[in-house]
Amino acid sequence: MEKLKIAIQKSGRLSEKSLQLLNECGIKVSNGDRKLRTEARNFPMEILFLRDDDIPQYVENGVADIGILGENEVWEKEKDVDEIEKLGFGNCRLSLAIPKDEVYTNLDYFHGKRIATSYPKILKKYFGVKGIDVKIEELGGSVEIATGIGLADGIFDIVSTGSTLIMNGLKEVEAIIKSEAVLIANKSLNEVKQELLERFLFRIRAYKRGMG
Ligand code: PRT
Ligand code: ZN
Repeated sequence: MEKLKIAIQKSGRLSEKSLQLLNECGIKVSNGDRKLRTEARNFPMEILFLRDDDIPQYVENGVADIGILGENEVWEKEKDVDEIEKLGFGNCRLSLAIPKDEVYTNLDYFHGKRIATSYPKILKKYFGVKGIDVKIEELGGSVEIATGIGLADGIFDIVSTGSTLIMNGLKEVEAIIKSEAVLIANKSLNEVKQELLERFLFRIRAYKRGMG
């Protein structure tokens, strides 16, 4: 029988919540030793555990049919996938921050500045639309230390409580965009998979109504 293949984060901030969502939808997943893949016991679904960065690509090329990840990653990767449903967890924002003692006026402050980020595409698009010239320094992680070590004048990163910024002597000056976990899907699912996705979505929506 055909199965719906879902990609979720292997280990990270969205892993537990993604498994919990499946569970709340009545889909039983044993994730004992977190293998690369496992099968649900009572729903035709196969679960692939991946790095969130790789999920858009796997869903685009059909290795996975659907996936759960932060919208921020979906936007940054610019893959050709459908965004199906917001899931109500993993909420955060993407913000610009600068050293706390700097005087901030408005967005023009950033003209000619170096900004460190793991989200270069989103940032480039944003400043492009605003017509402000910035130099983007792409980093894989630990973006919040970039100003302290003299690599950049400011950072563009994920913020949730804001305590990471404070700990690194930074202040949030612009909250650019909000993000949360979403369900994405491959654009050319066959009829059987489409129908399985509908069943899954129906359960997700029922669960979300229950939460609200
Ligand atoms: O290994 P893998 O590549 O799969 O994981 P990852 O390290 O890339 O991602 P992970 O697990 O850190 O985050 C997964 C997703 O969770 C992100 O893509 C966001 O959509 C979402 N999310 C929600 C967050 C946060 N909140 C968050 N606070 N992702 C990261 N953070 C980090 C942020 O980068 C910063 O370092 O937490 C710090 C800020 O938190 P506060 O509370 O101090 O402001
Ligand atoms: Zn990642």
